[in-house]
Amino acid sequence: MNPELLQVYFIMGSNNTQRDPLIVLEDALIGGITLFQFREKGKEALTGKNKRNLAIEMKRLCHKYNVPFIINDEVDLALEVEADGVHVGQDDEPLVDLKKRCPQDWIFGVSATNEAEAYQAMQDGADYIGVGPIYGTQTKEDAKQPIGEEGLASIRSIVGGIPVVAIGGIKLSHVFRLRRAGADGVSVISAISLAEKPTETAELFRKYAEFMPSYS
Ligand code: 3NM
Repeated sequence: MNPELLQVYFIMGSNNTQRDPLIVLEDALIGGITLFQFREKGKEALTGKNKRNLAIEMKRLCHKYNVPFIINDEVDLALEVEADGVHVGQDDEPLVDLKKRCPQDWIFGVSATNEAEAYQAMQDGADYIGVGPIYGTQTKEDAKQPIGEEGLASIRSIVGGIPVVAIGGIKLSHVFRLRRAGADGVSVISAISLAEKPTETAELFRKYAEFMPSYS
């Protein structure tokens, strides 16, 4: 995949904002996010038809702005709504298996916290690796211990040129350091979903990302 798609990778579910998630998403799209992931998990997460309808509306919005629409974990939902890819964690269906039942041109992302997981994701054919948590995060209840910028740099040194996106507790002020440590981009939930002005925040993330050439 083009690593520039990872420059500003926004992730959100309906419970990551107090506002209408579709309004927050469109604000972020106007601001210039480069990739979006629908992650409907945790307390008060939508289920069934409500979840599917939100996914369909989010995909429609993403495509209006030419931004790929990825779904977290739920491969069946991703197939049903014809998403552009899936992102899976270490406890989800192995990538080699799920690749057999998904369109070949999808974007496949895998989470990794350490070198071994990242290396395996690369071997399994991931298009990109989500590395984290880099910093402490309030957003994911079962987040592991933060690995820091050193952890990111170490993983980068193992995986060579595969696109890598950093995740976990990331704010605007971290972007340069993370790029220097080997990230092609940053994945954020709260920095944009809880921002007072998501459009302006996303715009700044994009500007900062474009200031430095892509790593991969
Ligand atoms: N995955 P925020 S950390 C969804 O480490 C997610 O794999 C993580 O939210 C991982 O940007 C995380 O608000 C939460 O910290 C990111």
